[in-house]
Amino acid sequence: MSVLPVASAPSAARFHGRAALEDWVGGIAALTGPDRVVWCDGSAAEADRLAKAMVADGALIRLNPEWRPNSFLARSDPADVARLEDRTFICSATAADAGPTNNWRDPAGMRDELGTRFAGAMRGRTMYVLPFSMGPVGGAISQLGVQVTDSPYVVLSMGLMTRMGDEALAEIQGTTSWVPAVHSVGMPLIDGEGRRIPDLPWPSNAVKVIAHFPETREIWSYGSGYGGNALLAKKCFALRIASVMARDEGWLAEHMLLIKLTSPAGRVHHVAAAFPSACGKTNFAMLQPSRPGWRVETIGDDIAWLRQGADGRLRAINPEAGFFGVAPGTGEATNPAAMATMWGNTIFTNVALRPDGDVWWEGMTPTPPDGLIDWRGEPWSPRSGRPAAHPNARFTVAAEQCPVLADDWDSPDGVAIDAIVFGGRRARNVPLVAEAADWTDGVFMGATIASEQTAAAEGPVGELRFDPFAMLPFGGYDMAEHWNHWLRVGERLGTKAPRIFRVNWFRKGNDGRFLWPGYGDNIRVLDWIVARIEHEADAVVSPIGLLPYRHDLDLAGLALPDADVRELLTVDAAGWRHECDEIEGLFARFGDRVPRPLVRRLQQLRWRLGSYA
Ligand code: GTP
Ligand code: SPV
Ligand code: MN
Repeated sequence: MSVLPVASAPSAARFHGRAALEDWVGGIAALTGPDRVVWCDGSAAEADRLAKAMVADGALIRLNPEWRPNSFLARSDPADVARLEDRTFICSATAADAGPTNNWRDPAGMRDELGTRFAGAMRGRTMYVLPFSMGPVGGAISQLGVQVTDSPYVVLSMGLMTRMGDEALAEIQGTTSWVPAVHSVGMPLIDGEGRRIPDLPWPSNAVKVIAHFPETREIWSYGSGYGGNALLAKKCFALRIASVMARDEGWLAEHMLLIKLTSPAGRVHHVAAAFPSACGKTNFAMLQPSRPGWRVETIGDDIAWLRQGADGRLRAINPEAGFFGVAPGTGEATNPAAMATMWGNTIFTNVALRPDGDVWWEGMTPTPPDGLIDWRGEPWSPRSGRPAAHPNARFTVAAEQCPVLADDWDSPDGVAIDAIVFGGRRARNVPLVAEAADWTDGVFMGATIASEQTAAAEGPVGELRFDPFAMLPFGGYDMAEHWNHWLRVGERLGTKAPRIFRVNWFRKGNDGRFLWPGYGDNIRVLDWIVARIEHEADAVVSPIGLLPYRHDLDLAGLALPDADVRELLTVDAAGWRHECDEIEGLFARFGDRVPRPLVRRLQQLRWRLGSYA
């Protein structure tokens, strides 16, 4: 069988069962030409062998085991440090299927390009085969995938981030379907004349292509070894491909954290929250409440798959098994649970190295230790005028090490969701918290998330852009269709639908400082959300949603100036009229595919703002 992605063949016929898998692996090996093919079993011994070999080759630095046992530092190529949105492609049958916010490529053209790029791409290297399960193996909401890669760094990372190895492989039999994902760093170790070329610590081709074929559910990634470009189970499968599966099958694949929240009265709620990249999902997922009696326990920090359960409620799983978290800004003061999680068995990428063999990054401690080596391997001091860690430096660690992991985090049927929260980085306009009047209003809130750009993707940091459902870089099909899909899911859930809220931890005063203390104090907002769910708090009706009465917000001990609290809860009518113009511009990009209820909702918003002081 041809191994190149097929644009139109029904996926049903191709990627089912074990024989098809062996065929496919053989085909990829024939195309890419590795020295050997290794099927990974996912064992600790296998990871240990690989890590030792990488340390010997200079591809990983072993950290001082006194401080950080079984942990490693990887330094990437400086040209390979984040997701590359303009090199990420959705190759659906038509450009309209991909929608105006995705880079569309004709599937046949992309197939040709990939055929050329991948031919011989693994010569001189080992090709690893990684069977993995997204979600608990055999779970009702779970899915299987197989990635092949020529990067041992990716093998180690996938071992931490997914349930990878023999258990997942054993599930692939009969007619079980699996998602194929092909990855190469695009740097063969044998040249055109058959001569061996020395390897680099972080091989990566200057040309990068991250391609998705939604119809056949295939992923092909070339040239990058970093994060979402290379750990194909994560954004490529669990969001871009899964969002298409979800559309076709009536569920949701979203860029959301998941938590279990216990109130001082012992009541338990589950919350799913969507924020754009590097906007605080990991912090929220491991939030250490500043108020007594509250408990937040982690289920997931990046991706949620949600599906209506037999009881009619929306149930969610974290399809991942590890965290790939932003290091800078993570410290004892902001996220002690994350710090505890990475006590050992952790891969750090692009952080700084201390002279005693431990790691450091901006925000880990208030002052940098002496004698640091920066993420590029150069001596660094505070006078260097550049950060010691790359702003998108990350830690990779198994979820099981999180001290506040919820007991139901890997429940095969998922957890029932009580509230959905949308957020973003907004210096202006968006209040601390608002509740949607109904599901449609909530979908409007999700569709119109805007956020200041972060270092998680290459691009202008700080610039405000729309990021609908925090899925702009991760949708496998037209965003407007995604909004329609959300409306349909809401109709099916009916009265059992979770309540929807919008939050903003990032509002700034005119002097540029954050108005809200954030982090552990965000529990005060969750407190109000629970009070709303439990019918224990009234709300102020405003044009942009239901706002808290000040007396319902627990602000004890914060010493927030009155003016700040007012600003955090105000609706600036002029600012929102401008926002309406921007939203109209967003909707215009999608033409008549924007759901009518959302268009009407925008009209209502304008009308209500018109008479709002
Ligand atoms: P991805 O992994 O890229 O999807 O992102 P994430 O949303 O998990 O990012 P993460 O939680 O690592 O975001 C970290 C950034 O958010 C850091 O810059 C933090 O300082 C900032 N942050 C998190 N919570 C808060 C908060 O409550 N207030 C403020 N001001 N900043 C916060
Ligand atoms: C994000 O950018 O949202 C991430 C990191 O979670 S990556 O996996 O690299 O996409
Ligand atoms: Mn993310």
